[in-house]
Amino acid sequence: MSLKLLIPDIGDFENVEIIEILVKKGDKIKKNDPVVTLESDKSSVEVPSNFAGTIENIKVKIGDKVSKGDLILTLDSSESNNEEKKEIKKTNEEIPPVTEKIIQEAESAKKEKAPVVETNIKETKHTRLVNEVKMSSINDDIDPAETKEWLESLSAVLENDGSERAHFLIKQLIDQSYKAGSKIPHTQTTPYINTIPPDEEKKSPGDQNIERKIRSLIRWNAAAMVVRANKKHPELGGHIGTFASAATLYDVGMNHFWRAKNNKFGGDLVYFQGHSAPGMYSRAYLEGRLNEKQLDKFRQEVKPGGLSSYPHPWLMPNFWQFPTVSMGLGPMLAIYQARFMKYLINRGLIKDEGRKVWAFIGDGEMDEPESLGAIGLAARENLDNLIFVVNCNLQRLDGPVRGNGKIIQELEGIFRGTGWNVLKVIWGSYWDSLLANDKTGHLVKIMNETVDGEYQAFKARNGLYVREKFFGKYSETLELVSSMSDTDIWRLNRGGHDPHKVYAAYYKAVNHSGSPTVIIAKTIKGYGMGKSGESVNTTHQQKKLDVDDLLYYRDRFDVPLTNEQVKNIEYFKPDENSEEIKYLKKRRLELGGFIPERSSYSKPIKVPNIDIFDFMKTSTGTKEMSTTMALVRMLTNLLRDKNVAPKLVPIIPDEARTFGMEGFFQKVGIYAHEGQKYEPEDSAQLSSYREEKSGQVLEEGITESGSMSSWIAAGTAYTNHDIEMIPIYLFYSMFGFQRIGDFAWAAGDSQARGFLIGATAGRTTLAGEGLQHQDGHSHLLASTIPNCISYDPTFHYELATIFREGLRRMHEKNENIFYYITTMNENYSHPEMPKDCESGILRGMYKIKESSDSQKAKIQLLGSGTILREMMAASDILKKDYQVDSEVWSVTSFNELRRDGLEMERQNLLNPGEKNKKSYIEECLGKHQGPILAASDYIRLNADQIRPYTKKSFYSLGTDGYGRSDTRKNLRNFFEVDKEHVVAYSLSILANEQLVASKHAEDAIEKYGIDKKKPMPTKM
Ligand SMILES: Cc1ncc(C[n+]2csc(CCOP(=O)(O)OP(=O)(O)O)c2C)c(N)n1
Ligand SMILES: [Mg+2]
Repeated sequence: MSLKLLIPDIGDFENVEIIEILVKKGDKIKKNDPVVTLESDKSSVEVPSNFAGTIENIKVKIGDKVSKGDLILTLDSSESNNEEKKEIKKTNEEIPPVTEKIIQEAESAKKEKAPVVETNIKETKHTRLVNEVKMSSINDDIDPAETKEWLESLSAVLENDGSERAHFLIKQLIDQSYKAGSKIPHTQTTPYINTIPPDEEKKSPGDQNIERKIRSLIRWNAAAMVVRANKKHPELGGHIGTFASAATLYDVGMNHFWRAKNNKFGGDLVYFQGHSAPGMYSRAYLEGRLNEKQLDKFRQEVKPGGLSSYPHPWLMPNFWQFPTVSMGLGPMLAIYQARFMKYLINRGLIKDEGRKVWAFIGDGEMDEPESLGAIGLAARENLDNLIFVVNCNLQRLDGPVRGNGKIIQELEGIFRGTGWNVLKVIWGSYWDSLLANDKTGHLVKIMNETVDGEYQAFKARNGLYVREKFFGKYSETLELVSSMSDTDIWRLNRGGHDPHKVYAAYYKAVNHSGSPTVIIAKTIKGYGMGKSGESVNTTHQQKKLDVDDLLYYRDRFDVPLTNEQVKNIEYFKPDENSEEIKYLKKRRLELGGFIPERSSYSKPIKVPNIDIFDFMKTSTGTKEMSTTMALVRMLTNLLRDKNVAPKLVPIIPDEARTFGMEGFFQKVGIYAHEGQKYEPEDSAQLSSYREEKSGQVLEEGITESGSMSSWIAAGTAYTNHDIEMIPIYLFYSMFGFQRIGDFAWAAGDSQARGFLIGATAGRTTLAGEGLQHQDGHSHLLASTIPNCISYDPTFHYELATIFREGLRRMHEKNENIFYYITTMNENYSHPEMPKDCESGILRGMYKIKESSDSQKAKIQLLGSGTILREMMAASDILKKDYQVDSEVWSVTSFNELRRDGLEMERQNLLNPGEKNKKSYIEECLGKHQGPILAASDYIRLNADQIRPYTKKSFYSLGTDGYGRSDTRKNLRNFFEVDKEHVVAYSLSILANEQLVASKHAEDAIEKYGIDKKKPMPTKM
């Protein structure tokens, strides 16, 4: 049977051009195979076939303009008919799961007739309220008579004593049931006690005695390395207090939970709190991974072998996996890491091995907006592979985190409200019997009433103080501890220092499903540091311990060192055959290896055959397009390459339509872990909003930092998941580095590979959007990141050359760099690729327009981005109207030119006796006469970067000042980067250099109406 394939609904567009025909007569195609590509002035999109069959006749050709309903081709479906029928039958039989659920719910609702409970309560304001409560719980009521009694009692209280009393009673009931182990009903916070009641605690299988010994040694060596480094060089700094508070939290994980990556398992991913780095080195020392010489090089990294202050994969690429020390990055990166792990699983790219992502966060750090900023996503996406551990030592750098409140309760409320599984680990085991004996509830009452400032002060004092100030608040609690000595009271430990409580919480967390877990653990900052640091406000920066402090620390943790050894601040490592070392290694062996450890076994991606980019080397003729559109076309083509396609991770923060990428929705789908539970409003359209479990596009919503975190997760998948991915994150260029600079820095540190695309770039190119949108400096921000390579291409072939090289360098050759490319939204035609310009494009500049050498005066014009086109037009005017010759250079990257210039200059200075080597800029411009005028759509500093290396008269134009909304023409005039200003300034420069008479410049200034009195745009 012959079938007709028509142009489907393409939204608001009509007369759209066919730019590619992807099939030919006789081809056998499957349903959904793309047959033609359409391109509007904004985007390009492939049209898939509705049927399977053999192509009979193609009724369109490239360049045709088509609209909805036009015939594309006919195809014979007879062969595939049977299969299709089978498929149709199958789909008819299969009721979609969502529908099935709706039917089931409807049926069960019919069957279950709600039992009616008679009441004789008078209808009052309170009884209505009670009735509402009753109705909502009626369906699962197992004892309606009992319910009735309770409700009547409540009603009576409301009538007689008022709502406050009723609230009090309800609260008592909730607290009572909570203490008995019931987690319902849902309230924002629960009492200030552990979430897991003692009888529900899973017992640790570990040998607590040995584990304590190991932990003590790790504590000691961590402190020793900081103190030793500072004894040598007091400027080096370091932290003892953070790890001292968190040692147990880490040790329980290391001994029992964190599974390393090996050839059988992908490994859990642990984001360590930055300031606890000494603890990780210290453990690695006991494990035999680091030696004393290395410990002695803590924070001395300039010579090889030093240890980083904090987790920095760039500096310790075989050790650290995640940079975290800039507060707030770790939590957010961990969330998107967990999400990306699910993405890879749902796309079938990695196996689901039940791996977990753990993130350790300081309680002070939780104040960073980033720390809490993405917790909603974690809950929404049911990231049960994610565990946060918030180390609530109640202090940050200057003082208490919440002196007047309770950080644990505050965080509990926030996380519970978002849907996380919250496990509070507040009190250690020594409190268990006290809490069990708290028959009057006064102990929990004090716990609830005491604020963090007090809790902190208690631990800076002694047992007597705690007796008086804490237990002494009520006679009932004083009585509770009457038989305990002050030492006993002092020993009452906090949950985060109790390995039993920590183990129980971790066990619950790893076995929890359906939502992420946060463990909020109460600890003591500077635990064990005694008077010099324990729980005192100045602990954070304590990096020196005097002999008395050290002796105290040794005794506190029973470290087997003599006084002399302590005075020398010696490290302590037991013999390899000691029970401690054997135990520690055995535990890690059973958990698959060491953590942290960074490695990669990913396979490089073969760069596509060159012809995939060939279409971008020919002229577009009269057809105009933006570089953003050219990029999207290129990506669409890349999605046809079998090696590259599955690895592409397009990431967009709600701007796909702005960039003309809506075609991706249908082509590769939007990732949604639940699939699509609704029929999208635009389902009949070609670019309908298609969400899918295996979708490829990460449509992040309006979160640049979230998108960047996804990009980093994808860009480091080669090490964290042993699979090379190609993330491409497109954003408004102004909302890139400016917004998420710290994440971009962390991306460099993490050695993320991939593309950042600053779309709608350029201060005068993104015309109407105004001050906040128009970017005039992202390239300068990009240039501050050493391994970020950035380009500002003008033409489609430049873009293709740069992109292809990026793919090759990063994903085939595995260089640890990333690319920042700006693309623009100005439509213009693109010329054919000139011969032999590829290397110049990549190095940063090439000559795009020769001079005729027929004129006397000559100038070198260097342009970048869309301003290159102003330069090219100015060059024509200069020649025609003023007989001035020029060479025009397309500068694809001032940043790369500067880097080359810097390096060459340094080489020459270091080799004073040798013949100077030329920078690439000199190589290009050295032989050409005339001063240089360089311009871009960015501030002058962008072009000025190359000034020292040109060794010639150099002038620059740029868009310094606040952007504002207007037309491109007016903006370029305002910022003085239009062709008229280029002409006038060129003539002025030549006059300055005494190469033309100044009257020409004066003429031009007058002719173009340039107002000499206008202030600098920076002042307007
Ligand atoms: C973005 C950022 N701002 C400031 C700092 C400086 N800083 C380092 S540690 C710290 C206090 C951390 O307190 P907390 O998160 O409670 O950690 P802990 O108490 O466990 O050391 C601050 C402000 C930083 N590292 N990063
Ligand atoms: Mg803290």
